[in-house]
Amino acid sequence: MSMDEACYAQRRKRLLDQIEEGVILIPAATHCMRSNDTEYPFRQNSHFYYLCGFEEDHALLVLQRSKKGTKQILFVQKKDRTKELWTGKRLGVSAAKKRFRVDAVYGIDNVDKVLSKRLQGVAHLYIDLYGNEKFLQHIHQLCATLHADRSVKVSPQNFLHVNGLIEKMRLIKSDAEIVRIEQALHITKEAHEKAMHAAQKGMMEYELQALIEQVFKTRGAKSDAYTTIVAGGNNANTLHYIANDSILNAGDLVLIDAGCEYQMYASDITRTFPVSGIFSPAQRALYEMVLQVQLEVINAIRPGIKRSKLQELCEVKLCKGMIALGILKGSCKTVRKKGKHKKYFPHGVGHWMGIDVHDQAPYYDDQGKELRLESGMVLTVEPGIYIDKNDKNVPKKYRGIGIRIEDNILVTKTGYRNLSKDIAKSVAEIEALCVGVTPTG
Ligand SMILES: [Mn+2]
Repeated sequence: MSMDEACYAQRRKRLLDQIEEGVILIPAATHCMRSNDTEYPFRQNSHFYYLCGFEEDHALLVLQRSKKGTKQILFVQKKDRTKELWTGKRLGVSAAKKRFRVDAVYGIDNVDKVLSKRLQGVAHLYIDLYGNEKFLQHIHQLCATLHADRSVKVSPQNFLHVNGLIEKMRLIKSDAEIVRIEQALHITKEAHEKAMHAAQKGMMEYELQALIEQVFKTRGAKSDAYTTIVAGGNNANTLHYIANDSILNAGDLVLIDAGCEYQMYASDITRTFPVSGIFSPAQRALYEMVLQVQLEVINAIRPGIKRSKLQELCEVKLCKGMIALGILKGSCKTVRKKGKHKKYFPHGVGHWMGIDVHDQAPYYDDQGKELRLESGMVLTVEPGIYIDKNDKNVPKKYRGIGIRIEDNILVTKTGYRNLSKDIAKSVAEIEALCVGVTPTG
């Protein structure tokens, strides 16, 4: 199954099936200014993309359910030769009518006129209440005008947050979505392994970043899925280090957290490897410990298990590992009770991933009950250990080491599939890839 028009139409129908009556509004993303009159690269709104696969800006999807049935309307930019000369080709209204399986397509410049009519008689409006403030305000204004009009008997008074309905759908990936994630991972694998191979002392972190992003772009990924982290030595202890402007020192590890976005689907991979190509005994001991924990957590993944169970398993195993290595003292039970391990592992075991690198679905249902993993969900598993260079409570040999190992896991009917299992991860695989010395002559 591919992601064709029938697939998007099916998603819209499934969304409409979740509401009894009302209008759903899903706008395309808007441009963000970078400086004066130049913009950041445009990235489509994830929900909008999920529901129609359309990549243009200035568009709006309107889905309605009433007693009379359902109606799907798409607003797009009209063809405009002058504007297209500056900003690129547009699909236009008539081509959009042919492409999208909706009931009607209008030019976005008619949106207020059409919506003002369409929203008469509609009490419930489903909209993103917490994002795109400008759009929300605009719709508020439009509804206020309808409300003030005494000839309009019913107008929207009940604003409901629509995102949860779509997030729930997005949580379970189709086979076609998994293929996209695998394609993203295929590129991401090449990027990570190229960086491993190229890294050597004296290089700057941003040089590895450039190599990684060069692979992304030359392999057809338009963008990274998030800002690449290349953190040499102690920099790895800053969880979201993105300065990437330090020199790589011999004997240090380098942590790279990077993943491309391929056709709107993310990948999210972290690998940690030695700049000089060979782990020191202390680095290796820590690395093997984190890797063992990661493998055990991944192995626990199956339908029915809760994310909090994976978090607990991860923390217990890391605690035991840290005690065994002399990083923490006392029993695992007391360490966990006092939360002492959180100093060295302060983040979560992983997160949902899909069109967004952090897919937005909550970990709880509407009643506040924690979700259980289901076949089709994709999550990351990313245990780590972060020991600051000035931490006097830890044996000296471990100070200044930060390690994270992250893979992307699909929950299957019987267990899991590690979608990123081919990316070098064991000490032997990494050391085989890393050259680590400056070639001479
Ligand atoms: Mn992640």
